[in-house]
Amino acid sequence: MKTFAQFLPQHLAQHGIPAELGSVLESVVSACCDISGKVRLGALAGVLGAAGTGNIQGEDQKKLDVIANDILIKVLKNNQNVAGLASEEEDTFVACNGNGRYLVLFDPLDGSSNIDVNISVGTIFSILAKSEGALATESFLQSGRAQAGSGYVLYGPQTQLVFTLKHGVFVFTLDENGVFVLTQEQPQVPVATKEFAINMSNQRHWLPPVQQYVAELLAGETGVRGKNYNMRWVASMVAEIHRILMRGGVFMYPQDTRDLSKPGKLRLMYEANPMSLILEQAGGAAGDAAQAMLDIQPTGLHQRVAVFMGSREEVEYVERLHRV
Ligand code: AHM
Ligand code: MG
Repeated sequence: MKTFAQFLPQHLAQHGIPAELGSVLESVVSACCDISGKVRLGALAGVLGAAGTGNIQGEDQKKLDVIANDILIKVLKNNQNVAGLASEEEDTFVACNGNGRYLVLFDPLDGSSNIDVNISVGTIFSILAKSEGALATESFLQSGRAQAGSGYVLYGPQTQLVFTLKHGVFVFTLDENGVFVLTQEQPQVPVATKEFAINMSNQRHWLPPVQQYVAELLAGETGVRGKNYNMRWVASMVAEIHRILMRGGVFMYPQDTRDLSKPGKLRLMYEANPMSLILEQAGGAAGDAAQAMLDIQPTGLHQRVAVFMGSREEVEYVERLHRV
């Protein structure tokens, strides 16, 4: 059994990945170990409930949102290779170290609505190389394709780390001593699936292509798809994407008619791009129904995007429905 500490230097050497990038990943992972400790204790550590504050997107913050954010910022600021960071919970980017070559973007605790009811939550992260010149918001506005790596830590029945440095996807499980141990190499998302994930309560607001797509799935073997589908909705993207990585499926958070100025609920830089890189590296697909997620040129740090990701056959099918 290989630990993360044993695996990482070998992986870097095998693929000629810079040691500085490995060290940034190590920092993220060590922060997530701390966050896992807080999540596990819940009420015993007094970390449940609302923080009484809001983030820039007008969302109420939970205590654990703030704690996880603070832990990541503290650890990353201490790493000389990190030039700056951007968080779903921060108004603007945070400058870190002048000589750093990397930028880290993260959603410190995704799935906040699940924290107080003991359902899986997770940390999502994306690592970018910093271009030359002064650090500015524009430094972060790189397409998902440009990511140097990405991943997530799922705080579920097991705490699991899943990451890619663009040479495949690796899955680690936190053991009883707080050490991440490699438990799966290169999982592949099945091309076809019979499982979908969408918040059905928004159905009446969906645009016609999504209405049609989900109606076809619900029709099962009596409809044009000719097979029965199952549905899951955890309301934690990390849990959802992990399930899809393990056994296939399609995850959707589409734009809807309530506010057409908002392309969707989820954020391109902190949620959609890092998860899309993981899924693409594992043979899956991801897009906003118009183009591949990783090809979108970002225009803002907190930009939202419509999300369709998972098993290739379904993502391509729903994209086709948007084209006709
Ligand atoms: P958050 O970053 O505020 O936690 O929101 C993102 C979460 C995702 O994890 C999940 O897929 C989605 O929001 C759930 O939305 P809904 O509450 O509409 O079911
Ligand atoms: Mg989130």
